[in-house]
Amino acid sequence: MAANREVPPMVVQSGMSQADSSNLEPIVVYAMVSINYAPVLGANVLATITSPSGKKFNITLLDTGSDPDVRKNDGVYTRYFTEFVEAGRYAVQVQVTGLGNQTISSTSGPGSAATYNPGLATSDGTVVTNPKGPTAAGNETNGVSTSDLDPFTRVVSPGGFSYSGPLVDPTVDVLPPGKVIDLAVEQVDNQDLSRGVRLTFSAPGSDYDSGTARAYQIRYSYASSSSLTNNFEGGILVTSAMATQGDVLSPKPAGSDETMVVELIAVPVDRNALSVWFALRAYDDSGNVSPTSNVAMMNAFVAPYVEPTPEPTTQVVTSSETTTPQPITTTTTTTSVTSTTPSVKTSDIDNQLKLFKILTAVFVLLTIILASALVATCVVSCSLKKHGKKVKTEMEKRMEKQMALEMAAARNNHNGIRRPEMNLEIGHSNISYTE
Ligand SMILES: [Ca+2]
Ligand SMILES: [Ca+2]
Repeated sequence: MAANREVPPMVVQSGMSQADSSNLEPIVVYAMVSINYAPVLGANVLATITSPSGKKFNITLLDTGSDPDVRKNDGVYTRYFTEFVEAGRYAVQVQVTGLGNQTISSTSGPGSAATYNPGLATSDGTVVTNPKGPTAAGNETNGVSTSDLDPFTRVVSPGGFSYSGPLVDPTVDVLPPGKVIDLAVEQVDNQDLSRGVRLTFSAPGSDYDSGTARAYQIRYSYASSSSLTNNFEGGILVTSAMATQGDVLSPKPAGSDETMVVELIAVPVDRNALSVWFALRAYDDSGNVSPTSNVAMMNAFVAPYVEPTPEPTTQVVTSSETTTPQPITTTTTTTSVTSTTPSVKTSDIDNQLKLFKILTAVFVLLTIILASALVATCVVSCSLKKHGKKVKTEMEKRMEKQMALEMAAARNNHNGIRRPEMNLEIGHSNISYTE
C-alpha cells in the first residue's frame, strides 16, 4: 500500500476466459494491472490454481503479446491453464508484485488515461518503446509520463472454474502448440533483397504456451495474404537450408523471442513492387499442430524493373519497313534476307494480277464482238435464204406460166393432141400418168 495519499491506488482485475471447461479446452487466466487507469508494465503476475483435491499449480501470466496475450505491454497479463488432472471446481488466485525500478506506469497525466503508449523500462531506467506498437513512435514526446513505482504486492481471487471431461494423461501429449500471433518480417538489407528477410515472433510451446515445440513450418507467398490463410500448404516452404540464422527445427522454449533470417527463393523479377506474406505453424513431438499464425507482410525494396527489349521483332520491322505484309519469322540474321525476298514477289504478283485482268477484259471484249458478228451473219444469211426462196418461187411461177403458155401453143400447133411426157419434164413427181 502506497504511503503517499496522492499516489493513485493500484488496481488489479483478474478473471478467466470461461467459467467451465470440458474436453481439455484450455482456460485463459488473465490479470489487468493499472494505476489511475494506466497500465503497469513489468510486474510479476503469478496465478495459483488449486485443483479440487488441493493440488496447486503456479503459472506466470505474461504481457508479451504472444498467445493468448493479445497485445504486448498493455498491462494485461495472460496465460493458458491446461492441467486438468481432476474433474470438479478449481480455485484461482492472482498475486501481482512490483519490484520498484523495474515497474513503470505510462499515463498522459492524472485524471486522464485516454492516451496510452506502451513502453518498457530497462534495468538502468531507460525507456524502450514498443517497436511494433501502433503508437510506439514519439512515446516520450506525446504527453506521456513514466515513473517508477514503489514496490507493491496485490493479491486478488477472481473465483474459479469447473472442469468436466477427460483428464490430462502426463504420458500422452494431446495438447498442440499455441498460435503465434506476433509474427513480423522485415528486409535485412533494403539495398539487397538477396540477403534475405528477418522473421521475429514469440515462441509457442508444446502445449499452447508451455514447454517447447518440435519444429516450425514457415511458408510464404508472393500472391496475397489470403493465399496463405486459405491454402497454407500452397505457400513456399522455408527449409533449414534457407535459414541463415535460426533453425526451423530447433524452436526455443515457450515465450522466447525467435529470430530467423531466411533467403527467399522463386523471387518474381517482372515487377517493380514486391510484397511477401509469411505465416507459420508450430508442431510438437507428437505431431500436434498449432493454428496458422498471423500473416506478416513485407513490401520488399527491389531494383526498378525494365522491360526486356524484344530484339527479333525490332530487326524484322527495320528490315522490311517499306513493305506492308510482315512475314512471320523469328531468327535475326536470316530474317532480313527472307523478309525482303517475299516482298519483291508480292509486288510482282500484283503486276501480274493487273496484267491478267487487262488481258481477260480484252479477251471478253473480243469474244463479244465475234459472237455479235456471227449472229449478224446468221441473220443476214437466213433472211437472204428466205428471200431467195421467194424469188425462186416467183421464177418457178413464171417458168410454169411460160411453159403453160408454150404447152398451150404446142397443143394448138398439134391440133389438140396431148403429150403426157411433157408433164413429166415439168412435174415434180415421178408418177407418170397416161390419159
Ligand atoms: Ca497484454
Ligand atoms: Ca503438445
